[in-house]
Amino acid sequence: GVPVIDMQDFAGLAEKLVKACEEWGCFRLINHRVSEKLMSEMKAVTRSFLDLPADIKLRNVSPVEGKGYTPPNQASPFFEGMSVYDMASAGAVDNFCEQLDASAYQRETLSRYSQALYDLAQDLGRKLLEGMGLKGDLFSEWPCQLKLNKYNYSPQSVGQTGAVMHSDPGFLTILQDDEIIGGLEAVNKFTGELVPVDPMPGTLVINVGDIARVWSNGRFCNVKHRVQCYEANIRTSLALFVLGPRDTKVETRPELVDSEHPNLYVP
Ligand code: AKG
Repeated sequence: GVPVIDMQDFAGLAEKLVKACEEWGCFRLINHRVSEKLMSEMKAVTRSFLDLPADIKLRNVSPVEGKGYTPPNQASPFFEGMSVYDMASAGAVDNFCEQLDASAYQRETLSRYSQALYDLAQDLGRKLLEGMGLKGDLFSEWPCQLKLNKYNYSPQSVGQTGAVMHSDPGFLTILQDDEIIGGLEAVNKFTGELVPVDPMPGTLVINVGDIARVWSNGRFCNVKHRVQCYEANIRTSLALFVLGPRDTKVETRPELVDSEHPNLYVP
């Protein structure tokens, strides 16, 4: 299966993260310091938002096209998602909550969860830089999108695809997959095989995206993955997409280019 990385195992942690980004682009994080209680509260809040009537869910609109409510469609008939775009920016969580008439409890839970995942993302950014022999903050000021996903499976869905094969377009994704209902599958880049990423309660999955591949001059693997329906049950997941630099295009990190490693992504 995919690598499991213990964030409290400090010895060589940065190097282990880099290796997992290179060899898989997909791995599980354990002991990541986001509390299990907050994760399960946020999962329930996600369910309550996605169980709202369709006309209310449609109020989840975003200034950026495609970053609001995604109703089920022909290509993904089981899937629907809501989004908090640029979730760490001032007012983003409040705006989302106002659109949906969220309760004080829902707002507070979403706000705490967003902060906890944002902090973890920043920490991962610093560790990845460290593992590459570089210094500083990688993701500071980068817009992030929090996506709340629901897969409405019925007995007829079993064996069908809930989310088609894709790689994530951003730098990396922190995914809270459903702790009971599996279905996430990642491609092993060496064999081309699809490997199930089985649930492990309380942990998080990292998926490396397209921008990370360019940034790393091809060292990081933008993992291809999909979600299959294994059983007739509702599946819920939450994805924090660390997208990319705010006002510029991502560029290959110059320190990672030399005569032995020519720039693969000349702009
Ligand atoms: C994505 O949001 O990019 C996914 O592939 C969702 C994965 C999941 O629901 O576990």
